Amino acid sequence: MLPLALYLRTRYNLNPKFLSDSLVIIPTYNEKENIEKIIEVVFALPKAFDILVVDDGSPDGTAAIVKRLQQKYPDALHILERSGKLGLGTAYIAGFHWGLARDYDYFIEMDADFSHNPKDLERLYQACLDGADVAVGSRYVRGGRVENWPRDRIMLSYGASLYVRMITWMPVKDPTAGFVCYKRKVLEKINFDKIRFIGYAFQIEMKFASRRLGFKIAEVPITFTDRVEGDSKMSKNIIREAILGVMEMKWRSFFSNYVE
Ligand SMILES: Nc1nc2c(ncn2[C@@H]2O[C@H](COP(=O)(O)OP(=O)(O)OP(=O)(O)O)[C@@H](O)[C@H]2O)c(=O)[nH]1
Ligand SMILES: [Mg+2]
Repeated sequence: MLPLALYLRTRYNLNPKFLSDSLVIIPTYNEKENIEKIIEVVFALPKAFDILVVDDGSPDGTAAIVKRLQQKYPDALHILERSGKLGLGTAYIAGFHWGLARDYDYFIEMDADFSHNPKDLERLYQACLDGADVAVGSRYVRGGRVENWPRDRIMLSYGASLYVRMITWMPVKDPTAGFVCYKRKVLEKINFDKIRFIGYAFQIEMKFASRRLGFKIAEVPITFTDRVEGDSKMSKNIIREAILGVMEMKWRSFFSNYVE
C-alpha cells in the first residue's frame, strides 16, 4: 500500500483518502506563519497521513489559508472551525469525534508550530504498529532533547513532568507531551465527558486515562524545538490549572475510571 500511495502522490499529485489509515490533528490559534508550511511537510512524507486542522476562529486568518490548500488536497486535508478560543483540550476532543466518525485507525496530536518535527510522525505511527496503544513523542527519555528553550522554560516543563509522575505514579517520563499517537480503540474507550482539563493539562489527563484503562504507553525519543514563528499561548492560568488539577485528577481516579 505504501509504494502505491507514494506513486500516486508523486506522479499525479493525488492523496487518496482510502490510502491513509492515520489522521494528524493540528489545533491552531493564530498560526498563519506556520500552517501552510507544516501541511506541505506532512503531505511530502512517504507515508500518507490525512490532516485535520481544528481552528478556533483565529483572527489572523489561519483558517482561510487551510481552505485555500484544501483545493490542492481535497481528500486529505480537512478543517473543523470553531467560533472562538475554546482551549486545546476541547479542540482535540472535537477532532477525535470527527475522526472516529470516519475510518481512521491512528490519531496523532501535533502542534502547528514545528516544535514537533513532522518527520517523527512515522516513528510514532511505527511504535503503535509495534505494539503500543499510545505512542508518546518524548523529550525526557534517553535520546530525547529540547532545543532553543530558555532555561526557565525547560525547568518548568521538566519540573511539571516530575510533579505529575510523583502525584500520579504514571510511568511516563514526559506526561505533558503533546505529540502523541493513539490507536482507535483507546479513543473509543475513553469517555471524553470525563476529561476535565480543557487547557494544556489535557495532555496529562489523556495519558492518565489511557493508563487507567490498561492501555500500553510507549515513549519514542524526539527533539522538541521551540517555535520560531508566531506567538506563544502559554500563560500563568495554564500552570495554575495543572497544579491543583493533577491532584484532583488522581483523587477522582480512586472512585471512577474513564468509562462511566
Ligand atoms: N484550536 C486551538 N488551538 C490552540 C489553542 N491554544 C493553543 N492552540 C494550538 O495548540 C498548539 C500548541 O500551542 P502553543 O502555543 O505552541 O503552546 P506551547 O508549545 O506550549 O507554547 P509556545 O510554543 O511557546 O507557544 C499550537 O498549534 C497552537 O496554535 C486553542 O485554544 N484552540
Ligand atoms: Mg508550541
